[in-house]
Amino acid sequence: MSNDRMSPFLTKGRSILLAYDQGLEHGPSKDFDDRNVDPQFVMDLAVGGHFNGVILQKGIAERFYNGEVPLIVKVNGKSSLPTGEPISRQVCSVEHAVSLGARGVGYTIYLGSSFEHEMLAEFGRIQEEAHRSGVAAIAWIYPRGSSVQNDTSREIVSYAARVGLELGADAIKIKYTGDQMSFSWAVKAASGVRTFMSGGPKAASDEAFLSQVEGAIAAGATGLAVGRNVWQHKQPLLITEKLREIIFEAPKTFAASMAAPS
Ligand code: FBP
Repeated sequence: MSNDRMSPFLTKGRSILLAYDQGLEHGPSKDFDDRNVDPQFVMDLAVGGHFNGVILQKGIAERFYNGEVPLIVKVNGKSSLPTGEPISRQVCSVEHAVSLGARGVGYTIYLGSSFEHEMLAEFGRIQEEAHRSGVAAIAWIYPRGSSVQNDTSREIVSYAARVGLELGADAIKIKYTGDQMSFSWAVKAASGVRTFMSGGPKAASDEAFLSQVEGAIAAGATGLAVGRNVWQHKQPLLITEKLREIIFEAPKTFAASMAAPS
């Protein structure tokens, strides 16, 4: 694809991104230990693990980003403290993200929240600003709120993927549905929008996590945007190497084209 705004984040059409915005999203005590609470530790992992990109909130980017790995700045965010329907509002302008060196901006939409209209409208403006600045607009699309019963069902994840396409995202980050065939329907619903599997909480075993990533890649995903399953791992570079093998060495698949609705 020519003029692909995601090209800074791709190796032969595939990608592994390192996410480190959980300090805002979850608070330090939930996810961090003495080692990974230090942003420098994660920046070193991004470089040492040859990640295609690192995802940061602006405050961490301002203090720690050194230009060695392509940058995605999350331009909205929320803490885990409020109860009720989720809403995440813009906290960084596209202009500022670009001034920090970002080649992409990230924005979370809680699809199904009673505040979804605010996030849809805000992402709509941000996508246009990002494209005017020549950077990618990447949508985290997480169905969430009292109207969402099961946030990883085939129907809801493919709906999230389709929303990304219709809003003009250059890439989407969605949750894994649990199996290759159902995820391939989400990839197909995205119709060419680069689709990233979201890592999620640290899996019970390496095997469990690796098999999810295998399923997503076999389903036609571009790659993985992962945080906790790497920087909470005892040997983060070892698990990264295993992830890289799956993402970059798996053959191209046509599974997505086979996944018609049942
Ligand atoms: P993980 O791989 O750690 O799940 O990171 C992916 C991510 O989307 C982060 O960018 C974000 O901080 C976090 O998950 C949000 O998690 P939650 O599902 O709790 O909203």
